[in-house]
Amino acid sequence: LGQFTWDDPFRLEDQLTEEERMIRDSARAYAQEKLLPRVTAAFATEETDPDIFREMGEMGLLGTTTPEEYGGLSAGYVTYGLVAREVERVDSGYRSMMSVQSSLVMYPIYAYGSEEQRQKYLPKLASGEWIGCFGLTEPDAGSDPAGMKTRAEKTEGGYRLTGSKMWISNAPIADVFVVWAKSEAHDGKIRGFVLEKGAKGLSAPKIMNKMSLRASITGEIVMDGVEVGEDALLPHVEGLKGPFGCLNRARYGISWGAIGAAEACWHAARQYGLDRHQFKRPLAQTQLFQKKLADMQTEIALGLQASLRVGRLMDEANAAPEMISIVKRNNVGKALDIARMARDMHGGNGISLEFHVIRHMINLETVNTYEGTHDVHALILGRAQTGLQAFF
Ligand code: TGC
Ligand code: FAD
Repeated sequence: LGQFTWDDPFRLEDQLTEEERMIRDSARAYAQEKLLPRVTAAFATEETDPDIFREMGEMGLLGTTTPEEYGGLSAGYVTYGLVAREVERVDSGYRSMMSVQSSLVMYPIYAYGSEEQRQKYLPKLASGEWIGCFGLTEPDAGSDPAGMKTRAEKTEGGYRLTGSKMWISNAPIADVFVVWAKSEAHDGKIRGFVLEKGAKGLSAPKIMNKMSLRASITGEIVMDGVEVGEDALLPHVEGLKGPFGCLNRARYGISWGAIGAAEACWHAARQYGLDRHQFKRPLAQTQLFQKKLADMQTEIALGLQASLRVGRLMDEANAAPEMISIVKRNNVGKALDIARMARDMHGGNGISLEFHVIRHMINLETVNTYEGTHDVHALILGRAQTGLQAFF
């Protein structure tokens, strides 16, 4: 008979390569030693430390899948997922900073950019010297990005962009802005543009008073006739498949990350139940407490196996977007349930930032909404199995 390890029921560990374990371990050490000590203050004061990008860059955590010649690690998608899990074990906002930079900024520049764009931007984004953001969502176009109003008009030497983007991670501190706009010169099709901080007419005001993801800065992007050259256009993609190609990767990373947050809540609830006594015995010695721990363990173990499977298929370039919808939707939904349960199991202490669980719980509300809401992914999956479009 095989051995049972309570915190790794299906022995995920045995299914990883030596290299995957090594990178995972260094991401875990960085996250626990450098990020965990500062997260409570960052969340409480709603402040993002831009140095975190530099630190992550030094650790090789940005551009995990980007080829080494552009400053990345040339590692696979399972490695990327394992890193997301370790960073989000500390805070979803920190994982957000990392996944936007890697999947939503570096990936499109690599996959859709010219050689000049790759060389100009990727090494500095990989090192964290430059910070990137990704502008798809608008005030009136969230779940339905095809409804975007941002326009690129043709000028003599390039384009003039006008419009606004909403809820953009990293935007107020970004140096590089990947934005999506309907381009008049391309029959109104959606095209990607790379804008740089300081361009005339470009601003990125911070969105204040977020009650979730407070350690990760979020802003608008306002483009008031921003003029750029022809070299700002991402030449190799058009249509919504451009931004969705990036979202596939970020959503997949989120499926691992959310489980990291769930594991942090589960482990905290278990330890709390072992330490805290009521009615003359540990809380962990009650049937209800143990049932909750069993539910957490089960959902986490299943979620990790599913993400690992999708990651292996991504590494073979053989994963379908619907698979990613399943793991993004289910892992985040389960993580949110687990965080709420862990908050409850901590009693009154559960509402204090000192015990971390309420921060994870509040953060996961955002994670459940961004990159396709829980219900939008249900509609993607409903369409895939019925052939019927239920969005409109
Ligand atoms: P639809 O007709 O389904 O597709 C339009 C075109 O796009 C292609 N496509 C995909 N390509 C690659 N991967 C995918 N996952 C794709 N999904 C669709 C499709 O083949 C088609 O191509 P073509 O060549 O035929 O034109 O489009 P629709 O308008 O009906 O879309 C519906 C829906 C709901 C599926 C979609 O719009 C959607 O997923 N909405 C959610 C929006 C979203 O996820 N926004 C995320 C914003 S970024 C963000 O939240 C970052 S937070 C990050 C952080 O801080 O960590
Ligand atoms: P809506 O689309 O208005 O949805 C509202 C509700 O209606 C949801 O419950 C949704 O499920 C439901 N709904 C929508 N359509 C349907 C339908 N057809 N049928 C049934 N129900 C439906 N975007 C970026 O581009 N870049 C970023 O970096 C970024 N970072 C973010 C960071 C944070 C902190 C947050 C909160 C958001 C971020 N987003 C970003 C935006 C995010 O992707 C959107 O919030 C998300 O896609 C949902 O869009 P919406 O907020 O407009 O909600």
